[in-house]
Amino acid sequence: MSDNASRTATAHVHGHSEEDYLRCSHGWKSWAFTLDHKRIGVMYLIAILISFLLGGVMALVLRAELFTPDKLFLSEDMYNQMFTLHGAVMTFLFLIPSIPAALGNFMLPVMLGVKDVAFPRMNLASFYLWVFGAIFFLMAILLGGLDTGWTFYTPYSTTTNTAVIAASMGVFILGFSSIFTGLNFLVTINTMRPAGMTWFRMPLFLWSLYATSIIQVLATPVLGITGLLLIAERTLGIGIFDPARGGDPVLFQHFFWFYSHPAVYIMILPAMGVVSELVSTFSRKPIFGYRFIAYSSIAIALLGFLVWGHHMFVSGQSALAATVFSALTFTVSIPSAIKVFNWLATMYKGAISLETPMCYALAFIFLFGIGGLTGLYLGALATDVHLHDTYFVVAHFHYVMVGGTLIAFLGGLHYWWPKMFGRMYNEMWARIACLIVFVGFNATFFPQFVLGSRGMPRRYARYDTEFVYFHQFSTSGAMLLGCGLMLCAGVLIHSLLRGRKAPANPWGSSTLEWKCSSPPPHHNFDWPPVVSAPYQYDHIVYDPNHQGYVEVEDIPEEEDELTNAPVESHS
Ligand code: HEM
Ligand SMILES: [Cu+2]
Repeated sequence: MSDNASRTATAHVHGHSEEDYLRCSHGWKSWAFTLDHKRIGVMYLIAILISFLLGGVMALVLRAELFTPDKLFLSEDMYNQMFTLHGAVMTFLFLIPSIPAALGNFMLPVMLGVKDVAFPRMNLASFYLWVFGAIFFLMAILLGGLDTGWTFYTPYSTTTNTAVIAASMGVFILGFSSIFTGLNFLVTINTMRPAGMTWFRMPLFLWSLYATSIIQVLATPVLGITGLLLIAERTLGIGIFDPARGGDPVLFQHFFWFYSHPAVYIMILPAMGVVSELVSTFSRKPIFGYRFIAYSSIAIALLGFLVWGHHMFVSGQSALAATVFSALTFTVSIPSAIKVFNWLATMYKGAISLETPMCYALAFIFLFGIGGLTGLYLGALATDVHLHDTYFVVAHFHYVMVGGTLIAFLGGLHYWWPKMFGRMYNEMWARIACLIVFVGFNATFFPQFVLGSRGMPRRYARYDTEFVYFHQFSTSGAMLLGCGLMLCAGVLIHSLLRGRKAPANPWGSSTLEWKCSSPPPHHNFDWPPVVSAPYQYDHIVYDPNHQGYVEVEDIPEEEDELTNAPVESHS
C-alpha cells in the first residue's frame, strides 16, 4: 500500500459495510417501486434516452426528405407531422427532463451529502407522471398524428383534425412531472443541507439546478393551464382564442412563450452547471468567480421571465412592447456572458487534461457561444423581422439546445458514468465519438444559418433549387452526427459489459459525490460527510494503486486504524 493511501482519510471508507445501490436489492419490483433517488435517476436516464432515439430517428427522416427539393418519400402532410413530433418529443420528453431529472436526480443528494431528496415518493411519482405523459404522446401518434408544430399555435391548433387533445393532455401531465422534480429539489436544497454545506459551498451544478427548479415551479403551471384552455376551446368552444367568439389567437402565443422562453433556460441552466463542474475539475483549478457563476444562474432564471415577447415581434405587438422586449432580451445575455468569461478564466493557466468530459465541455463553450450570440441577431428588432421563421432560427436554437444542452448532457453523462455504473469506458473511442458528434453537428446546422439568412423559411417540405447545396450539406452532416451518437452509445454499452471497475474518484474531482464509492452505496453516506469548500484540489493526488485519485490529509495518529483501509477495496 502506498504511503499516500495509508494516510488517506475520507468519509467514504465507512460506506463499505453497505452494498452499492445497484446490488442492494433485486427483482423488477425493487426498481419499479424504488424510492432511491439513484435508481429513479437511472430509470429516467433510460426513459429519456429512448425518447432521444425516437426524436433522433424522426430528425434523420426529416433531413433525408430534404435531400432533394421535391418529394423524396414524405408527403407534405407527413412532413408536417414528422417535424411536429420531432420537436415535441425532443423538447418535452428529452431535453427538459434530461439533465435535471436523470443526472440531477442521481447526483443532487450525493453532491449535497444527504441520503435522498426531501420527498422520495414524490420523486417516484414524478417519474411515473413522465411515463403517463409520454403514453399520451404516443396515443396522439396512433390517433392520427399531430401537425401543429411543437408550439401548438392557434388558430391552427384549434381547427386541425389531428390529435391536439391527446398531445395537450400529454404536455399537461409532463408538466406536473417537471414541477414535482423542481419542488423536490428546492425543498431538498433549502432544508436538508448537512452541517458545513453552506449556500456558498454548494457545487455550482446544484446552484444551477436550484435556479432551474425555480423556473420549473413558477413557469410550468402556465403551460399546463394553456393546454387545458386549448382543450376547452376545442371541445367546448369557450372562445378564448377565437376572435369570432371574442377571443384572441395572439393570447395563446403570450401564454405559450411565457412558459417556453423560461423553458429554454430549464434546458440550458443545468447544462451550464455541468460545464462549471467539468471546467474546474479538468483544469484542476478552483472555479474562477464562484459567486458570480452562482448568482448569474439565479439572474438568468429571473430575467428569463421577462423576455418572452421576442418570439412575437412579427405576431402583432405594439411597437413599444416590441422595443421593451428587445432591450430586455439583451440583458439576459449578460449573465450568460459572465459564465463564459469565468469558464475561460478558470482554464487560463490551468492544468487542462482533455479527457472525454472536458472535450464535451470545450465543445459546449464554443457551440453555446455561437448559439447565444446568434440569439442577439434575433433579439434585435430590425434583423429579426428578416430572420424570423427562417432556418436561421432553426440553426440558432439547435446550437443552444443540441450544441448546448445535449453536448453538456453527454459531457455530464461521461463524467458521472463511472460513478453511476461503477465502470470506466474506453477513453480513446469516447473521444473519437465526441469529435464525430462535434463535426457532424456543425456540418448539420451551420449551413442552416446561411440558408435562413438567404430566406429559406422553416417548416417547409419543399424548397427552391437555389438552396439545394446547403440542404444536402446539412443532411450529410446529420447522418455523420447520427453515426457519432451511435458510436457514443456503443462505447457506453461496451463499458457496462466489459469496462474496468471504476475507482471512487477517477478524475480527481473535489465535490462530495466522489467521496463515496463507485457506484454509491444505497444510502450514499452513513453519516453526513465532512464538507469543505468545493473546487480545492491541493489534497487530491493520483494513486496508481487504485488508478484513481485519493484524498490525503494529515490526520491524528489514533484515527489511523479506522481510516487506513484502501479506498475502494470493495468495488
Ligand atoms: C443567450 C441568449 C439568447 C437569446 C438572446 C435568444 C434569442 C432568441 C430570439 C429573439 C428568438 C426568436 C426568434 C424568432 O422566432 O424570430 C429565439 C428563438 C428560440 N430560441 Fe433563443 N435565445 C437565446 C438563448 C437560447 C437558449 C439558451 C435556448 C435553448 C436552450 C434557446 C432556444 C430557442 C428556441 C427553441 C427558439 C425558437 C422557438 C420556435 O420558434 O420554435 N435560445 N431565441
Ligand atoms: Cu425566447
